[in-house]
Amino acid sequence: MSRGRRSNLFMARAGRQGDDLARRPGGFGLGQVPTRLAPEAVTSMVCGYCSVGCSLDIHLRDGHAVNLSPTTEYPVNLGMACPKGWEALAPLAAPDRATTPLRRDDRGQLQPVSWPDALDTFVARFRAVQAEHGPASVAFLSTGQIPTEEMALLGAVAKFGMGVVHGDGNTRQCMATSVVAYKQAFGFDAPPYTYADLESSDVIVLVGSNVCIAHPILWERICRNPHDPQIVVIDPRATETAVAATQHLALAPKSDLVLLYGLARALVQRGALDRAFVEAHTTGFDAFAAHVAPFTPERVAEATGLAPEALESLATTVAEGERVSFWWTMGVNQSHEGVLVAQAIINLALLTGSIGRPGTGANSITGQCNAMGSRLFSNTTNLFGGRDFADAAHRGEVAATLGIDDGCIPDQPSWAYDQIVEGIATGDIRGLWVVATNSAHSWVNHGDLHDLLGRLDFLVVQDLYATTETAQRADLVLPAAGWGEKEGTFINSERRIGLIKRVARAPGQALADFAIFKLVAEAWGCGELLEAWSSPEAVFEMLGRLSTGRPCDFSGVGDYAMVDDLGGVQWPFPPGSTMVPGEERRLFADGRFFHPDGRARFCFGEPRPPREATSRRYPLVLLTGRGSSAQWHTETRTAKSAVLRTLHPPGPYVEVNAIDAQAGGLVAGQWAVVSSARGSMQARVVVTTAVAAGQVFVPMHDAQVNRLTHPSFDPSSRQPSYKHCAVAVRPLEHWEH
Ligand SMILES: Nc1nc2c(c(=O)[nH]1)N[C@H]1C(S)=C(S)[C@@H](COP(=O)(O)OP(=O)(O)OC[C@H]3O[C@@H](n4cnc5c(=O)[nH]c(N)nc54)[C@H](O)[C@@H]3O)O[C@H]1N2
Ligand SMILES: Nc1nc2c(c(=O)[nH]1)N[C@H]1C(S)=C(S)[C@@H](COP(=O)(O)OP(=O)(O)OC[C@H]3O[C@@H](n4cnc5c(=O)[nH]c(N)nc54)[C@H](O)[C@@H]3O)O[C@H]1N2
Ligand code: SF4
Ligand SMILES: [Mo]
Repeated sequence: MSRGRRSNLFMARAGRQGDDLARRPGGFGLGQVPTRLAPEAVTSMVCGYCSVGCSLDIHLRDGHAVNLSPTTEYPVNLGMACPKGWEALAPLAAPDRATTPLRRDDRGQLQPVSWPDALDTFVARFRAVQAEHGPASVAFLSTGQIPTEEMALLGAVAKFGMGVVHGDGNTRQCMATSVVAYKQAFGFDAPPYTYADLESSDVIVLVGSNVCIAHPILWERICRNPHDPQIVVIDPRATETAVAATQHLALAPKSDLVLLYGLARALVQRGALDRAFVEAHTTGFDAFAAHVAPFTPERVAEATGLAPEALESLATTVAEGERVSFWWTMGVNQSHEGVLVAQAIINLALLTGSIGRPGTGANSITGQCNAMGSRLFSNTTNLFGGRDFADAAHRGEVAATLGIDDGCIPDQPSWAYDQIVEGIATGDIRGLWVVATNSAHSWVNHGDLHDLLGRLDFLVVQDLYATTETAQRADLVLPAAGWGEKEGTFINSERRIGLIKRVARAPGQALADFAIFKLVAEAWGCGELLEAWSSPEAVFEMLGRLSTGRPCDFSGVGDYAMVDDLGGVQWPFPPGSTMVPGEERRLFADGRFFHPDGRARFCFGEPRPPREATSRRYPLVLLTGRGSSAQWHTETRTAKSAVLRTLHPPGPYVEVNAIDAQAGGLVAGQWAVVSSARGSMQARVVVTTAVAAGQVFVPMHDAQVNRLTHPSFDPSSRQPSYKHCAVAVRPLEHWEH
């Protein structure tokens, strides 16, 4: 149908309010009152915070959630949950929930409007932008925190219906590096492991990963390991995880590549290789061995600041391990050369044959509850199912499965997040739709972004709260239902598809994102194109069909009931697959990778210095990251729980080593100013040995921290390097004078 025509369906409903729209018979399966669940019952669903994907038993009264406890039978968390999981219901009842659409009036105030008015404004303003500046001048930024079905629908509405070309997710800030590293090395974005590997390894190497804080239940799984494992933590800071490890390599920030190449060289020299595996299943080993030859222990010691014995001991541990697993998170991904570092880790697993067997693997731990769903099905930089927009055959497959004209599908991938931001600066992007991410807090060097948001012709923010830093900048706020108020699936770090269910009523006129996307489609006039996308479960089944024949094939999973019955399903799960509940599944047991020749590739390159060096003016390196297990990102949700607020120090604070504190006249508990070439923030001084001299740490949870960070990016993944910039820390009184 023509993109310009308004569907009759929408016209017929235009007078109704959100509640009615969602509740109508044959609607989107999103009625406000849970209908599938018995009124007094317990039902289980996965947590909506991190990618561990724990299952929580939700206790219902009169069909509504009143309490929760961790599910004992679920293979992920085995009856455990972290504080965020225990408090997962609290943010839903927050007083600042957005309960109606809000539109900015002539005096610049956000005022409540009806859904039909909001949708009219959405369509009229974005169409006007596109009419003047072309279809690609409207972009979207989405997330790894809404169900796969919703992400896929957004990607379809925007790209197939509205003619949008550019959309990216907050997963760019998080997982883009792992995606590129895996694709190049394995031929597909495929984390190979299952969590049981944490319990069967005898050596666990964690690189740039603070699991105690960021993935607490994975740490619990490590603690259950009966093999008395060696736990190696590679992190510049003495994190909660590092102090509990058996070896901590406190390397200089961003010296990982040299260290890991030095380790590879040491293993090659000792002959600690699995030659049979390398020869049968990989390509490029000889070139890699030649590449790492110059990374001598002396060079490693100089670059990392570690004693030569530390490398020696690490090499011995890895060489002697029978089941060695390598794990990484943001200390690797958020780097100017993150893809090479991730691949250096993958290379270690390949050369020691540590992959495809229990207790092994080159294992990227994801971050958000549905980062994996976003990586495969958000339709942003990849076409559905990890396909390529530029590949005509791929476009044809998707068009045939969806029953749409392949002319609707853009023939180029989206710009990445930083390119969309740059596009605002150049005037190429004039309209922006932000869904479930708080860019004005979380984006790197966001002082610039704040200016740029003001330059947009039209900004729509779709969130649970109208109070986020980004929603406060919006021209139109669309009130969204959250986790617990809608249904869908998430995919966790070990590729396990888990269900979320509707156990609470969304406040006021807030609607599930799925319903909002459907209403937008109808209002835009592309509703018919997406008619088959009738409910989250219908979309789940369609995505299963879209995954057919891909490495992530889950077309053998019939429906939501099957996901529930099996306790989550790990892909791949093609038709005919069977699984007994609790079965663990890992990739590459047969040594076959996803490149056409079936082999994994050694990928490598030259280390480079971080983009911003310290100077006399800014003599310290700023590291940022997670502050506590009770805080989630920009804290729009976790700050709403009175319990969680008691579990971390009140912010903002900056951790400083005693040497730097003394040199700089910084006193514990006093206020200081942390400044970089881009901006400054005030923070209380915490003097600690957890950070080394020359480095400071500020948690990412305070909105000011990204005024400081440096906008440098990995060249192939375009992921921001949040964990390295040059700063000064001065007592507040000195600063003021
Ligand atoms: N409580 C809580 N849990 C979370 C989240 C949250 O906000 N709060 N967020 C979730 C998300 S989306 C993500 S992505 C994950 C993140 O999980 P993690 O990556 O584990 O968390 P971070 O604290 O960002 O960074 C990990 C470590 O990288 C180290 N690091 C910094 N620079 C370097 C370096 O050059 N080399 C090495 N080797 N290490 C370095 C930091 O010191 C830090 O300890 O957590 C998830 N879980
Ligand atoms: N300095 C620094 N900055 C960082 C990082 C770092 O380590 N250091 N880490 C980066 C990483 S790894 C990440 S993942 C990002 C995270 O950055 P963001 O994604 O910006 O952080 P969140 O606070 O999770 O924002 C999610 C938003 O979605 C809303 N929301 C939650 N559920 C729903 C829903 O179902 N529907 C809708 N419509 N909205 C919903 C929440 O209220 C919130 O406003 O931050 C990045 N920024
Ligand atoms: S570890 Fe992650 S998934 Fe598990 S309860 Fe905590 S936040 Fe939720
Ligand atoms: Mo993340």
